[in-house]
Amino acid sequence: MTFKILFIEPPKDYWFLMGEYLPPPMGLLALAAFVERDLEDVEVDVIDCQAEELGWSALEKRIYSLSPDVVASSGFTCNAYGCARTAEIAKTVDPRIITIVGGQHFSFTSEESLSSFPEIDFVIRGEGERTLVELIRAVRNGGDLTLIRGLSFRAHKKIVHNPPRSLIENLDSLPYPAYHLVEKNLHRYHMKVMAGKDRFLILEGARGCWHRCSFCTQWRHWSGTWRTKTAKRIANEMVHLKDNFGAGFLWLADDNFELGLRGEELARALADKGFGDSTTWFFQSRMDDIVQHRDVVSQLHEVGNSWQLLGVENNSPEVLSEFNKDEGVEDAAKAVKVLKDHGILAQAMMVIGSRRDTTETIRGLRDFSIRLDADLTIFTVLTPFPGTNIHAIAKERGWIEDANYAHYDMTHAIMPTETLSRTQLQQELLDCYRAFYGSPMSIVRGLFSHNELKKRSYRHLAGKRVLHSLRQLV
Ligand code: B12
Ligand code: SF4
Repeated sequence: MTFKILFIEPPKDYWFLMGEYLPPPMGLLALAAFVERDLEDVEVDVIDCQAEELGWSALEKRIYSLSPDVVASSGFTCNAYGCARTAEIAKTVDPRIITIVGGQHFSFTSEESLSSFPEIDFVIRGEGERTLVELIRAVRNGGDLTLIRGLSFRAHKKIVHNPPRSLIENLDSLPYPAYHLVEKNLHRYHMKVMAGKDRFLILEGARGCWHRCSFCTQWRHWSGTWRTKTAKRIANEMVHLKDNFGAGFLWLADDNFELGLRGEELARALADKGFGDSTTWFFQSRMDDIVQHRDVVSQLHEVGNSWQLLGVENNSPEVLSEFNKDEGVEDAAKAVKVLKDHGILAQAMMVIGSRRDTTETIRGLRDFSIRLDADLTIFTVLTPFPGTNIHAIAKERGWIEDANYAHYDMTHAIMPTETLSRTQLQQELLDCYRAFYGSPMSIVRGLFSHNELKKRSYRHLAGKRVLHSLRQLV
């Protein structure tokens, strides 16, 4: 009999700072493609509750009607309860359904998650593809679970954590994400706030990072290494998403782009394919990289790169060193200028809420942001995601005052600082947005900007809804 694997993107809250958007469930599509390719006699399906507008009871009915053998889902820390609830619903439909979760949050909380959520059968830690395939083979054929690296599970009322799995060496060997499994939803994926009606799809070009920022889960999740697909493969994948799935706006979702290592080659590969006329794309970058490789920035712009997100984080050298950021702010102004000179939307990411933050230091960051004059600035609150160094320190020292993971979205204040309560910090966050987006001058410059992306996103960020949501958090 065919074995049915159902990947579920559970209902989630939207990140209100990003406005209206609907992203495809890229991580699950990567896994689904691998399973389809490497397992025989399996039927693979994906339910995207956001795109299909399914609530919990509708999801239950869908699981019932599809009658899967396995339900697999994924979520960040702020969506962890949604994944657990998905598993719970699957077990309600049929207790024989095998429930599997994975991703950054569950990888770092496997012990805690398996003890708190009896409805979750298996946690797959770290890179998911090969562990998932081995697990499914083992449950079908009665294989020995203790031999599957990267797996955590319950056995004889104990929680067992098998040793970690080594990483896939050649990322080019991965199949293209299984966008064909969400074909009926494709017309719904969008990032209205930036790209209007253009179809918004996501792809990954690399995994991991070799920096070691103390607030970030990424580097540890990928064992401190950085692996990339070749420029040729990334370019082919971008063209594939454009030609076969109608991508108009693409996120190359790597955390660390490494302009110097592959930017030029990627620009050349995309130029050879005439990419960039009808599809634009964006990525996250480091300031030092931009400053050192401004010529590459220009080449990438010519093949459609329209927006870069810069991890500036803070203006204080002490805070940056506490974040182990491994980069100063001296490059910030230069990097913003390089991007703006090319007509690329420069978005600065800032973090408030480090232990030493006071009203004065946050005011200093606000003033710095205004002087820096990036096209957009997103302020977030330092969040102790499980798996980060900050989380380990905060837990040990008792700083974490809010243990509700649903709030770990970088806008809720989870910890106080030495001098500011959580409520005061929340107010400071609101004041950051007011200061950056609220002055008549900045509104006029935003709404009448020559940069179409800036104009659109400014309407959202300077609008009442964002401030209202931030005020509600206070
Ligand atoms: C795209 C993206 C988004 C999209 C979501 C798209 C989607 N539907 O998936 C949007 C824009 C909505 C988003 C929002 C947010 N995001 Co985000 N996002 C990313 C990003 C850049 C790429 C994710 C991705 O597709 N990666 C590629 C896939 C292949 O990797 P993967 O998901 O890790 O999956 C692999 C393994 O982890 C594992 N795995 C994962 N899931 C599962 C499930 C099973 C069953 C199995 C077996 C294995 C498995 O196998 C996969 C293949 O090996 C990541 C950073 C990154 N580069 O990963 C951040 C990241 C996931 N986001 C993060 C955060 C914090 C957020 C926000 C809270 C705030 C913010 N600043 O963006 C909001 C939350 C909004 C919400 N309420 O959901 C953090 C998560 C930290 C954490 N521990 O929670 C990350 C890691 C960024 C970072 N550097 O810190 N994000
Ligand atoms: S924040 Fe960015 S640069 Fe720092 S470790 Fe994470 S992915 Fe790397």
